[in-house]
Amino acid sequence: MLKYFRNFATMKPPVQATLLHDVDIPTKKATFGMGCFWSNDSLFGATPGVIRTRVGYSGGTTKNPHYRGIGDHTEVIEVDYDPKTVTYEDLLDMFWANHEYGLTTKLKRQYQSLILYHDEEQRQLAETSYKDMQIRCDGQLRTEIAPAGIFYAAEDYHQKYRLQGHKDLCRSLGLDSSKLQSSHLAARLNGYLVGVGGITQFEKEVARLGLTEKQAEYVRREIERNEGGGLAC
Ligand code: MHO
Repeated sequence: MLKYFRNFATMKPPVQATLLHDVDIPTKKATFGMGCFWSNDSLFGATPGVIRTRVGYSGGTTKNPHYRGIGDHTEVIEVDYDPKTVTYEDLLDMFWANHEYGLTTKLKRQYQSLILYHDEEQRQLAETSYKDMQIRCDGQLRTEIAPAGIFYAAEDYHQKYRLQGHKDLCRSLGLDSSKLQSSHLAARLNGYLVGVGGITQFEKEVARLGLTEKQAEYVRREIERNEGGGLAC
């Protein structure tokens, strides 16, 4: 008993690494409509080079859209990415490969396949990839390409939707509403928890993300449960 007590008394407090909520490097924006925005948020959030994500409504004309009154807008994902690590072409490849309801199906405006470009370079890359894809889809592609306009952030409960299902973890991360759209760590975990990115990638960056061993273990268990599974809404 005494032995334990002594050890305890001399034990150093565990080193608590800083949770990597803020990453302050130059980024570019990309905006895509690919169906329900929950799964796109997870998909891009766990992609290396993606720094922050947020979901919202854009591409339309009606003022102040919201989930129950989306007007003529589309559910979109907005990504802040580090162009030194991931290119716009990489993101376009992901865009084409991950539509929730397909590329050629007629859908309501809410789920329109949509690329909203932010500069001339993005416009050109989007149009080139569109032409290739249009050939592959026998001219049936329904994707639209337009300049990015006003982005209306979706309600808090839609941001990092998958992560928010893990209430205790969110609490332990100090994830309040101010961080839902800005936290790098939240973007990452929102993907990892549903199996995006996978265990090998997670292990490579777990120290960088600053998770405690307990938090990391929790995430590992969820990755193991979900890796390789679909991303259906
Ligand atoms: N399939 C989902 C879509 C939600 S998404 C935010 C649902 O049944 O509500 O549009």
